Amino acid sequence: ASEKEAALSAVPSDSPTIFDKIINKEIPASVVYEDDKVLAFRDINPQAPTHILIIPKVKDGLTGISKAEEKHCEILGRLLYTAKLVAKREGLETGFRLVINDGPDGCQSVYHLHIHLLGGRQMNWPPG
Ligand code: DGP
Repeated sequence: ASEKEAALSAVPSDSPTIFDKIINKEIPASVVYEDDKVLAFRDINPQAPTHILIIPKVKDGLTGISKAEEKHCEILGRLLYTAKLVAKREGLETGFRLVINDGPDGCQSVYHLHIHLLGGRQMNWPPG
């Protein structure tokens, strides 16, 4: 299925997702950064030469950015800062893009908050 089809058939919920299996090392992923709170790994369906997902290890209700509460401000900041660290590590010196898809209209398919880091090619605007 295309990413859009996957997103439109995804059921928004707070149940565990495939990302929990990646966090718990139950399924393999190409991890590029890990600390006690954040994990970053390569997207299985890359949309750019560099396409990395940055996620919180503990979901804490953050199925998506639309569910953010004030208590999440620290982890949200850490995710963004990690995106910058990983972009630097990937050598994306001429730029990159961060994306958060939310809900069906935003083409979200995995209900565990994640930031897409895309780089290594010229991006276009507006996005599709
Ligand atoms: P979104 O559409 O924003 O919810 O993005 C979810 C992304 O997750 C999508 O780009 C594909 C990626 N993805 C889904 N399943 C897996 C997986 O098992 N492993 C990896 N590495 N990425 C996955």
